[in-house]
Amino acid sequence: MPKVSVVIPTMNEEASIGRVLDEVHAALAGWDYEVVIVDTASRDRTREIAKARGARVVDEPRRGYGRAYKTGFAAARGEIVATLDADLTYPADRIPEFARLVASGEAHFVSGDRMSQLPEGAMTGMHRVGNAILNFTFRALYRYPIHDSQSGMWVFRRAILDGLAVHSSGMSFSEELKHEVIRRRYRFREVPIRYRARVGDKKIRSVRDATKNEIWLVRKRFGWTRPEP
Ligand SMILES: Nc1nc2c(ncn2[C@@H]2O[C@H](COP(=O)(O)OP(=O)(O)OP(=O)(O)O)[C@@H](O)[C@H]2O)c(=O)[nH]1
Ligand SMILES: [Mg+2]
Repeated sequence: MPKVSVVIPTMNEEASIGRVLDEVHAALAGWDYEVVIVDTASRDRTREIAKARGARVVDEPRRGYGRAYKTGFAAARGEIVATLDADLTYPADRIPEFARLVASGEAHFVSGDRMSQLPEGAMTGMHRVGNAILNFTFRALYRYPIHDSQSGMWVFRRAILDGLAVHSSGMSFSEELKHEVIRRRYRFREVPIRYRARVGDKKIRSVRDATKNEIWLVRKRFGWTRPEP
């Protein structure tokens, strides 16, 4: 199996990062893999905990979820990249299954779909509504029957990044990345996952970020975006 780089952005996630890394190590035992943590100025023990669990910690002082991934992807050495939040919401035990889909060539990009099997209580009512609106907009503007445009669990072949123009460095990075993959006609697969309630404080500002993501979908549709630093 090709090497897998697990890239995880963090900002003050000491309550969960240790358990996330334990799950990653358990899932990938026997694989050739590395864990890259992209940290933005954590003031808690996130970095120490990550280092103690064998992760490589890359500093990215500039704020932004997408910014962290751009930096993390550039630092990743694996042929396959896997991503997760540091908040224990995504099932790390599904990474091997997704990586096999990519390694076999069945998919170039696998995205975990939280919405098709969403457990009661895993997501607030407000986030459910926000996701529904964003998914509706994505489907309407891009004519693609996506289930979860905002999912942050991806496993993909790193080489496809070279051909993608993902301009956003903020929370819109997630929807834009998926749109770019689909637009360039790479094999995109959504696979249902069981999402869990977050551990620790959220970093998004729900209404503000959802509104920005909605606007970004429209701007992207008409080519009104520029690469963000
Ligand atoms: N390095 C870095 N990481 C970030 C930044 N913003 C968010 N993150 C991390 O990115 C991941 C996603 O952020 P979350 O706060 O979980 O956002 P979310 O999943 O949309 O919201 P929840 O549903 O509340 O979890 C987490 O691991 C955060 O620690 C940032 O500016 N820099
Ligand atoms: Mg999260």
